[in-house]
Amino acid sequence: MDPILEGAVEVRSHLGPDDERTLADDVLDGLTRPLKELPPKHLYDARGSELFEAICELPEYYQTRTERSILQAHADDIAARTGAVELVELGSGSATKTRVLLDAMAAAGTLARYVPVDVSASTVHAVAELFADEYDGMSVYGLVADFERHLERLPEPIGPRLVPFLGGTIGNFPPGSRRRFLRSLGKVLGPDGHLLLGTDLVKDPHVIEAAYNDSTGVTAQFNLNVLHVVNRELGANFDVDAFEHVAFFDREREWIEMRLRATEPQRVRVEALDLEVDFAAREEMRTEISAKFTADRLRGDLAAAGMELVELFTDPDELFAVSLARVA
Ligand code: SAH
Ligand code: AVI
Repeated sequence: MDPILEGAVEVRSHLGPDDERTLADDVLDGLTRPLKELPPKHLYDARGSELFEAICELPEYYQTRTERSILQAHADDIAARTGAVELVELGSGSATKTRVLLDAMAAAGTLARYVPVDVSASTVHAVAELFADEYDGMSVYGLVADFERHLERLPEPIGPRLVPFLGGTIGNFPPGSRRRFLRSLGKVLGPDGHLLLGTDLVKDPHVIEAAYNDSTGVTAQFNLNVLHVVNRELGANFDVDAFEHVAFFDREREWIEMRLRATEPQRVRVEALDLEVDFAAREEMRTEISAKFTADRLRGDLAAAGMELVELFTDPDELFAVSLARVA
């Protein structure tokens, strides 16, 4: 099917047996380090994606509603300034906020194509079907892919492109790889494209910590879900009940760390790797960092990646920022 045929919907998957390999490599690498670690992308199987959606509705998780309000205030301006005809959304998830942008582009009469990109197959399929139904005449080309490895598999631009990378997901990269990743986006944007980057801002640590330690325990379930993923995909025998959720704001690095703490000493076997790993009592394994930004850090990261900030949009309380940027 021609991916730019009006109203067409197509989803391609670039994740296959190789990607179990990525999980296997990440688990081998991460569980044999002095501070054990698993990369956050493995949190998002179908259940992990549902749990993340539930997080977005939590009163403590101010990020989603604040980012949505910023988009609502500025979407028309963004559509007019970029002249974008297509949205290529990285880590699209359930794409609830994306509607605000698609509506603005539809109203401007430019909307031609939506390209959601996510490792979570269930969300890409759901969003592709839903949006193809909702937006008359817009084609959808979904990609089940790893944005760290598969950017060259994106389709060629069909005109000025807007690349939303929302939700603060850029904060899940450590600083060095964050800048490398932003640089790699330059090629995706092309000469007349724009990046729309959502970032959480540095603020009172208590507010940030509450967002990752919600009172209903949904974030804890989300964090623990990675153990279910490793058990299922790699035949491991993590006792999920013997780990607890930990999240704290590292004031020096200005990022949240999510960890899983072993409540008792234990040995875990990972069948697919023929690996046995010991956890001491109270030993912690890092499962996510989530960096918080200042305007200066944003400008610095973008400049180091060969990009320039066109406009930084924020909310009245300066909780969250949405940056419009382009290749310098
Ligand atoms: N953009 C949405 C979802 C944010 S959650 C929002 O703002 O609410 C982060 C999303 O990025 C998840 O859907 C997850 O599956 C996806 N993701 C994480 N790492 C990824 C990777 N390496 N490649 C592609 N998608 C990834
Ligand atoms: C997607 N990502 C930016 C979320 C965040 O806030 O770092 C994931 C998340 N982790 C715990 N709660 C939400």
